[in-house]
Order: sequence, then C-alpha cells, then structure tokens
Amino acid sequence: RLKGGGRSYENAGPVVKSVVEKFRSVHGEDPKYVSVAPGRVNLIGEHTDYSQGFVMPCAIDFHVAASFCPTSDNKLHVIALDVNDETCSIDLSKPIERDQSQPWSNYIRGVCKTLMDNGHKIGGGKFVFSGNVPLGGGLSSSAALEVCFAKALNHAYNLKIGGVEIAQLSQAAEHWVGCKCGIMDQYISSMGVEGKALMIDCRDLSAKNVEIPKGVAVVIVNSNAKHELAGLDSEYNARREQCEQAARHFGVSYLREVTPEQLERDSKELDPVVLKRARHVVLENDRVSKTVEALKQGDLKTVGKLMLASHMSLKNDFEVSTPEIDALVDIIGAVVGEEGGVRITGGGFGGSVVCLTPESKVEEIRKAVEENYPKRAGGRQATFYVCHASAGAHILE
Ligand code: GAF
Repeated sequence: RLKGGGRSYENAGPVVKSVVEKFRSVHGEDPKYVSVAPGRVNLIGEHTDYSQGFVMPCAIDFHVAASFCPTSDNKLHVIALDVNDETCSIDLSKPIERDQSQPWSNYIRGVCKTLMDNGHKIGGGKFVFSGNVPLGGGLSSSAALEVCFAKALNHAYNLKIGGVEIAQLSQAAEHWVGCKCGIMDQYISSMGVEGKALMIDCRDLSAKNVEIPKGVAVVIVNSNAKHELAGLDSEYNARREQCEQAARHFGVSYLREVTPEQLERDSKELDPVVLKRARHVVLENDRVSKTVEALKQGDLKTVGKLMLASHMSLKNDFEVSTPEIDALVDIIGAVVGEEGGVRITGGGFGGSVVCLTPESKVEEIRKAVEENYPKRAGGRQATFYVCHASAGAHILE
C-alpha cells in the first residue's frame, strides 16, 4: 500500500505530486490522503452574495492541495510549499490566535477555530500545502485554502460535515481572519460541478447547474495589478456596510428583498453613495437571472450585454474596478463584439476579467491583449488562462 502505485493521488497533476513528494521527503512515509479544492471564476452576480442575492460562478482547474496524515496527538504540523516551505505548528489544546508573522497560516488557524467553536472534534495531523490559484488574481485562493483544509479535517476525523456546511465554516474562518466575505467563493470551491457553472441563491443556499453552451470558452485574463488601497479587506468591508445601511433604509434585512421598482420609489432620502451601491446590487441580481435564461437559449449576444452592464455598474456604482481592468474590458470587448461578453470578476480592486467567447475567437483575444494591454497598463503584461469548469473539493487516497 505504501508503494504508491494503486493510489488515486499518484495519477493527479503537478500540484498534488508536489505535496505528496514533499510529504514523503519530510516525513519518510506516504501521506494517507490528499485534499484538493479549486479556485473559482464568477461569470456574473458580483458583490451580491452578502446581500443574500444571486451569483453564478464556476470552479476552475486551478486548485490548492494538501497531503496529510492524521496523528494521535493534539498538534498540527503544517508546511506551506509556496511560502518557502514555511512551517507552522498549532497546539489545539491552547486558544487559537492569529499570527501576523505568517499571514497564510491564519486561514488554517481560522478553520481549526471555527470547526472547534462549532463543536467538531478534531485532532492533530501532518499537512503539506501547495496550490496554483494565482495569488491576488481575484480567483479565490484563500477560499480554496480554507475549503481544502476543512475538507481534509472532515475526512481525517470523520466529522460528516456536508458540502454546504464546509463552505459556511470556511467562510466563518475568512471572517475571523478579517474579510467579511459572502458565501460565494467557499460555496463553489466546495460544491462545484464538472463542466457547469452554478446559479447560487445566497438566501437559501440552493444551487442550480447552468450549462455553458458548447463551443463557448471561459477565458480569464489577470491584470496582474493589485490595488492595495488602505487594505483590500477594509474596502470590501466598507462596501458590505454600505449595503447593510441601504437595507436598513428600505426596512429589510438584506438588499435581496428590494425590487427595482422599490429602489426607484423609496430612495429619495438615501445618501447618494449608498444609493449607488444599492442600485448595483438590486439590478445585478436581476442580471443574474436574465443571464441564466440567455445561456439556456445559447443567446451570447444578450449574455454579452448583461456582462457589460454588470461591469459598468461595478465600475461606476460599486466603484471596485481599476484602470487596468477597464483597459482589459475595452480591449477584449472590441474583439468579442456581440458574440460574447467580458467583465471584471471577483471582489475587485485589481485581479482579473472573465470573458465568455466562441472558442474560435480565443487566439484573436490573446493577441489583442498581448499587443494592447501593456500600452495601457504602464508596460505591465497580463496573464491569460482558458479554463475548464471543474468539480468542487474532493479527497484522493
Ligand atoms: C469576494 C468575496 F469573497 C465574495 O464573497 C464576493 O462577495 C466577491 O468578492 C464579490 O462578488 O470574492
């Protein structure tokens, strides 16, 4: 059994191989399991999840993997291959605190804490992590890390936690680290379906599979420009507070309850900035439902219009875009024309755009980006991925 050959992780890709090999070289034995959790790209429905609205992401073929073996003590020993093999030890019999000298470890600590706070009995283990989700690319590397680890502990300690609850606990871990995110990223990382996007209702946490029409490519272009501002989390949290303020104004718990008609009718007294945020959320929810319908009909022209409207709303009303992202939307939009669409994806303040396009246009888009983006982004190059909608988190033995 320890010879390897029969194990499903032996046939997996390079990230899994690297965590298995590292585990062997450090611990002198095979890991028992490997946990894998993907990043995501959101096709439409941005900054709506924490207002209990609709989102439509798919999991992507970039992931975080952890090789691991449970131990009989109360200590976690964790190696981060991508952070110069940094190691952290967590003693589960002591209170769990954040460690700002190893920011990556806080996601691990946060997952331990939320699992234990919710009554789940976990014990020690040896873990090696690595991943290929581009950091800072707006593709949810932190959610992939949390979900990967929660899934691993769930398996190691037979906790019997379902996929949606794995997502909720991972979201709570992210809150503990400092970003008051919605549920989208952890949900899709845990629950993603091979070959499909999911339309998630962030109120009842149900999801419907959405087919990506045949011959349509999902292209991600990373601007490679991060805008730290006063700290990304604080900008994000400020947007969330503004949405909550707007909900209070309309007398509802979440903006999901507000219709476009009510927005129009009852917003006279609302602070103008808060009104812009609310308008984005209310109309974006509507766009998600319309996009699902248009995709079902294979109507890429309508999908493209909705994606552009989403982008403009995130730029002008929600104010989370950047000049580099806007440049990518212009450059790609000019090639795609009416045959697809492009928009900012993820939380914003940098990161990536997502484009739905006929496969036949992918190379033309790549060329246009290579040629024109550096001119508009101070010499910066973008990174181009054609991605495949992938399955959610899983365990390899
Ligand atoms: C980030 C958050 F983590 C998500 O919950 C979501 O709000 C997204 O930004 C914006 O749609 O990825």
